[in-house]
Amino acid sequence: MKAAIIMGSDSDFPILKPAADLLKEFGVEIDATVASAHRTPERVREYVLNAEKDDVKVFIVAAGAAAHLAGVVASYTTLPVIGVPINATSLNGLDALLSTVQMPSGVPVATMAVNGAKNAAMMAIEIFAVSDDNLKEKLVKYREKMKADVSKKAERVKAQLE
Ligand code: RP5
Repeated sequence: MKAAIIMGSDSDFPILKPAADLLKEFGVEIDATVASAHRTPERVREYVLNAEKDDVKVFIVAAGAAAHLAGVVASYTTLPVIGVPINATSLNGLDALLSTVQMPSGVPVATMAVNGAKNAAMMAIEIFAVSDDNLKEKLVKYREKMKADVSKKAERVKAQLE
């Protein structure tokens, strides 16, 4: 079981790197590539069709500007597609957000926040965890750690006001 990460350009990579790291931390196998819906549509098609044969179960797809990449990937597969709109232009990601989220009925892209790559990884992990108890246990522990971290933050804030 693999998660495939597709980005429109290598300039998107710094945003995607933490997502790749998080997937690895959870022990999820990944494959990553660069392919553009507009510059290399054939490469996108080929990658998606081969990925399905290569044990990919979820796609994380990131692009900026007129971000049609996630939608195009979704058009070639019935596997879940998680979209990450990237802030890459003077419109601060709003262009990519709308291009990614406004899919026609019947071909969904589960769209994250602008630059929300880490949540894309979390969503992929949650999808895998539906049929993987070990992963589910790791997710529960991750949430518990987040909870403990919030308590520590609250204590730190309180201490600064004393
Ligand atoms: C999009 O255009 C890419 O996903 C990237 O966010 C943006 C800029 O790409 P480059 O010009 O840096 O290759 O297609």
